[in-house]
Amino acid sequence: RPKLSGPKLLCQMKENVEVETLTSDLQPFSSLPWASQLPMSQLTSDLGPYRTCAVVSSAGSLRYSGLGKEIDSHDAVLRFNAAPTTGFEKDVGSKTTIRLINSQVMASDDHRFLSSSLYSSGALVAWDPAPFSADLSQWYNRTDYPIFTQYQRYRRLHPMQPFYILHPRFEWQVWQRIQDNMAEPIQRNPPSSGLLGTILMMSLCEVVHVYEFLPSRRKTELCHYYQRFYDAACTLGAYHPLLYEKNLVKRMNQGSDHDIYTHGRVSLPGFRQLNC
Ligand code: NCC
Repeated sequence: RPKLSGPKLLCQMKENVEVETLTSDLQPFSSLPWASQLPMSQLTSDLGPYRTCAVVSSAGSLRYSGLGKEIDSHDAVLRFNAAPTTGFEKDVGSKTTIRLINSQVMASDDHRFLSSSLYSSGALVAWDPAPFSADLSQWYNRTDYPIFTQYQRYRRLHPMQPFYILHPRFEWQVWQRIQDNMAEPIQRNPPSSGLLGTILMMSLCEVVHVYEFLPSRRKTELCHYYQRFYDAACTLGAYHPLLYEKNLVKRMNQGSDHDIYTHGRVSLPGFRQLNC
């Protein structure tokens, strides 16, 4: 299989992946009593467009990076799961426009999803590792974690905060882009939040800077910048096809290798900027 160049990869991504979210008029949700808690319109029609965006990975290598000011200078900032800003402003900034969370975070007691103020700034976007090629009803009846019960509870407590759920088709479309561009078969688990969030921002922004997804010279076995926990699998992947995701992002990067080395910074064009 021929290895696609960066511009071709970017166009393939733009043409084959669509950021889709669940809306209240979508079956089987539309016939459920809580359907009206779902947004009426798509995330991509409600948010943005933004000029510049930052995607802040949760990697340990952000610690002591001093990137906070640079990150906050973007028009929109996306963060992941339980990654805090309080106490880490110097390294990761303090602005949160969108927080992408997996269903494990919503369900586990440690993260206090329903009560912690960590989740209350910006728009929330949740996703759940849906079975490959399952339809919405199959997924609804066996989600990985109880994403829908937690969603309903959160919406009741915070009815004014924008809160979207990604359509599982999106995660598998992204997965397919990875698989189609790798020589060997990759594990049939959805991409990490990191890549999903990056593609989401490429749909909303003119320019996307991703921080410490491709590790800089600060690369460390520290898993997260906010926790004293060491595991190289956080950076290299285990469940998620993370190393393959990083390979793809490296090939799409329009910035320099020096930017990666010093800032852990990747520059990607928004899909609207591409002439495919
Ligand atoms: O660790 P996590 O991700 O929350 O990190 C967000 C994204 O940042 C990138 N990352 C993170 C750490 C690191 N050293 N290098 C990185 O490149 C990854 O792209 C990652 O996606 C997830 O993808 O949702 C994940 O969530 C955690 C966990 O569920 C949450 O942090 C809540 O505790 C997963 N960990 C476990 O299941 C134990 C992780 O595998 C993926």
